[in-house]
Amino acid sequence: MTTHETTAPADASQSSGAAADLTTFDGLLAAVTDPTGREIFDPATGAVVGRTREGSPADIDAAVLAAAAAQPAWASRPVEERNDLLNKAADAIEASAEALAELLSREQGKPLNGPNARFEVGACAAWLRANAAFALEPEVLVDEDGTHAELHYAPVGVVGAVGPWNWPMMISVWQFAPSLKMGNTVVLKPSEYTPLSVQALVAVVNEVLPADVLTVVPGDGKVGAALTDHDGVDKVMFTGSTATGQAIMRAAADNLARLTLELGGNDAGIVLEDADPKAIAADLFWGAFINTGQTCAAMKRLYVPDSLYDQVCEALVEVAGQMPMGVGLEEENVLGPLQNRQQYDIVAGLVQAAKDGGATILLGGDPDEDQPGYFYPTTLVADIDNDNALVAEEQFGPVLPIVRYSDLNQAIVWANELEVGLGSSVWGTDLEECKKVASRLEAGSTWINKHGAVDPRVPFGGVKKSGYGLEFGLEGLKQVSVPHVISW
Ligand code: TXE
Repeated sequence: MTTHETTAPADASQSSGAAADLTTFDGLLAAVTDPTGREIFDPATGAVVGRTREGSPADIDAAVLAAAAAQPAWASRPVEERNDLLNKAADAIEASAEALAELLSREQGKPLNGPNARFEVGACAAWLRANAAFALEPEVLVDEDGTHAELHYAPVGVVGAVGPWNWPMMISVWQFAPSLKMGNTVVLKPSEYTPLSVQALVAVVNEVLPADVLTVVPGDGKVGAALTDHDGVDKVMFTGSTATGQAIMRAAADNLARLTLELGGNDAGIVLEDADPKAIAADLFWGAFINTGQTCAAMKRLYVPDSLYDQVCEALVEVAGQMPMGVGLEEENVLGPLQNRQQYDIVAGLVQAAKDGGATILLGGDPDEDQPGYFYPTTLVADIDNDNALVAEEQFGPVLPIVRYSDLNQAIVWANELEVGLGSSVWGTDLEECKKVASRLEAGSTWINKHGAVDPRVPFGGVKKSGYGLEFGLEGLKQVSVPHVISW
């Protein structure tokens, strides 16, 4: 692995005075760097990326009050004006796309290429445009015998959004684009691991938005709790771990804040007997290894019938062996490091549990501890029991356990028996048979012959301990609104 040069923190003169050029990497970094703030390190190299401002509960208080003051004027604009500003925000993101992708790559670790940093920045613009294009009309509920009732959707008020470190920019847009469209104002609290990326995105979007409509307060979990507990927050959108989601739900009881909780998952994929292993191998691979496995709705365990087991394993090893992993700014790489030490240790520990259980390591499983950065090699694990920790727990890294089954009903029981239910997938050539199996899976989404393929028009959310509330599409707009029934 090669290393790249350290990016020195921008000096104070760059972060004050004339507005920075946010279309350049240096300008963008200067705009979000606090010269006295906390250092952020590149997870691929250990180099300093920049320094982040650290917010406090008092900053949350000020941001929520300002957002509440700005909300009525924002909501009273015609929706066409808000749509127009969402499209202009997408234009601004596109103008700064390379700078945003470079900062995201350095801070999060994900490569520029593959379904990674450039892809994520592109998705931010796409989600804004899609939300601008949706039309959520009032629904006529009753219109007969002199009775009329309509269901309208009004803004909730102030949305407090707390985000994770895996897709920091894209998930922030998933939270704020529908919220802004519906006339809410938004305060974001990004993950403490990726604060610069989200502050940079907000700086770019705020080139076109009015003041206080969208603000970001970086900080740790305590700052997050100050936001989600705040009396002035009417709706909380959270993406992160199940344990934190549960804490947020308890805190929300006091002011009955509405909740959308997108929590962890442990998505199963089931290959059916009529699947073509070579034809599906690349999609299986990316379904599991997108963003180096650090994706909520990535495939985290794969069930394969006896009759295809060896062929699927071989096809996956062949595809996986061709995917370069390394420093994100090197154009050839499509897989990167784990984002942080905590996640690296979880992944390494779970692979060790698989080895201890007698599983076969088909590929990887042998990290180079002397290498800089949190790189864990692409790892495929076969001959593993369904109750092994690597299967039963969310590994959230570049590892896929492949479990053999001889009875489809057993595979479906295994897929459904965990406490979480975010995504799942079925792989085969007979579409009707795939749909039958899909209907038996307990998950918010089941994809056929693909996995994790989110679309701004298609609702997405979890069941069981993966949370509740839908994002995307018209259903997503309804969840950042309050229903208002008007009858006459
Ligand atoms: O999550 P946390 P972490 C999973 C993944 C990972 C695990 C832990 O398995 O190993 O979660 O990741 C803020 N009130 N996912 O530690 O702690 C925190 O500051 C309000 C799945 O990053 O839940 C951060 O901004 N906010 C997931 C955010 O919550 C609080 C993506 C998430 O942190 C808070 C990432 C509190 N009491 C990890 N405590 C997915 N669904 O995609 C913390 N925070």
